[in-house]
Amino acid sequence: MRLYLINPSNPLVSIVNVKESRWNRYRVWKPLGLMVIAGLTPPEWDVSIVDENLGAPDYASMSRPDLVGITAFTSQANRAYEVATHFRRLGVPVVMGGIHATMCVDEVMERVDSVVTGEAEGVWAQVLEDARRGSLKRRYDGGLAKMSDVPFARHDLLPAAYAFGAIQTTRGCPLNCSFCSVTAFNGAQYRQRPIPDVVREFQSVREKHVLVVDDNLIGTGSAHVARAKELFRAMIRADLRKKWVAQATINFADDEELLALAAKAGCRGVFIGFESPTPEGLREVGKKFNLLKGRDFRASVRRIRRHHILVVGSFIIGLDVDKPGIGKHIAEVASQYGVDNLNVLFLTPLPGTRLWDQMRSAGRIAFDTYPEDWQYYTLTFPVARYKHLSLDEIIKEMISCNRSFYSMPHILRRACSSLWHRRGPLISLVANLSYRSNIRVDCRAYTDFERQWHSRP
Ligand code: B12
Ligand code: SF4
Repeated sequence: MRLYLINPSNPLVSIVNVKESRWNRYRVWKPLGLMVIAGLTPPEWDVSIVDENLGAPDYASMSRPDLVGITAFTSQANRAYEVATHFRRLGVPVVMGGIHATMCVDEVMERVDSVVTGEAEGVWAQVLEDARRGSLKRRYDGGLAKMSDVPFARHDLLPAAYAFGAIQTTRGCPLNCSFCSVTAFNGAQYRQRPIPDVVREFQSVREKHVLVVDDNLIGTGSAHVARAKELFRAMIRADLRKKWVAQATINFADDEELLALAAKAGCRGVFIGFESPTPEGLREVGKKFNLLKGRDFRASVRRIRRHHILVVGSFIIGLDVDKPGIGKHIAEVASQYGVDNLNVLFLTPLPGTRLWDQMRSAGRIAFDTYPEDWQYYTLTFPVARYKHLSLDEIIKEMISCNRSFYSMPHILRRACSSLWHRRGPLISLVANLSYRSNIRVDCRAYTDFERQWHSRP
């Protein structure tokens, strides 16, 4: 039995030909969900993973599979449906799972043979058995998996074209921020994989650099932090020799021992959601954690960087409290905090989130011709109606934010500071220049997007 697991490309996110340039390796990330599904698949199935972000293959020239499994973020949904149509025309059954299939079940069910919602660990064996017997059900509900049931991902199935490997150690988040799908999808309970499983899987990752995909590697409570420390100690003992980056909440900075252990275990960068420069903005998105009394973001970032861990700060533009001038304000605040890189995204109502419910019921979603408009749900396009900013204005704010934070004088100042403190000056410089070069690409994409919007009836 032959199984293809496919990660569709999103045509609006640059499709990258890894062979064209060495740097393109830093723009594609491994589709870990499919590697996990492959890990759940018994050996009688011959499994291949196709990542279209490495270049879409000519499916017609490939052997006919017995089953196709497709994953998709919302932004990839349209391409997912094209791929599904191709295989269904050949009479090959298509199963779709992942975040979009879970949040938009009805839409997906119309376009594929079978939908798997939630985490697949508990149902995938049944799906395969039913497919083998030719009796696939229309829908399987995976719910939330037991973390000891998470298999080792099949790191061997993808080519050595990626700069970063990927691994997951926890799932779920109790914070339930209004714009984020994680609590709705992976649950409010913070669930951790057994530490020996994580360490052994880490050993099977080929790449020297690894993305730890957890939404919050250290969690929110003292028991979570204690577990993170245990994990880091085990990683140090195993002498993994990996350098890794992760996502965490700002409480990462509150514990010197945690920071020291993380750095010793190989942590080189952390992605932190600051979300808004104002307490009103934080209250609006429900990120109460960033509002805790006495929090000094600048001091927190400095403590993390002291351990030679780079900080990428993420902010959102387009909150109801955001007014003209917000772009410059975010750039200034991010510079004050001292982050190495700034990543700003448009407030986007992703299906299944609280924000989606609010905006949908208030008629505030501008790009709502589905499924076509899903292609714009990359958080890099303003798809909603924002309270104080028109579509053209919010795009101007985004450009002014990036132009200010990534101006040459600011980049050089950050590079000099990294050099002075001997904190990866080259990585910092390259990352900053890469963000800066993206501004031009983004501006071209905005022009097309605005044209699209203004030509709509
Ligand atoms: C790592 C990550 C990335 C990485 C890597 C992505 C990749 N190639 O996989 C990068 C940084 C590139 C990325 C980019 C983006 N991301 Co992202 N990302 C994540 C993150 C943190 C973890 C995903 C992961 O690897 N999980 C681990 C695996 C094991 O879980 P899984 O993929 O969910 O798979 C399980 C189930 O879903 C299911 N399943 C999945 N696929 C399939 C397929 C079949 C056939 C079956 C049966 C089951 C199944 O079974 C698996 C095992 O249980 C999630 C948050 C989250 N918790 O999901 C956000 C998340 C998926 N990203 C999100 C978004 C919005 C994006 C971006 C659009 C925007 C951005 N700038 O962040 C871009 C997308 C670019 C594009 N291609 O269009 C949203 C998606 C929401 C949505 N409705 O689409 C999430 C949920 C975060 C959020 N804040 O809401 N992302
Ligand atoms: S944004 Fe981060 S902290 Fe908020 S719910 Fe999502 S994963 Fe949790």
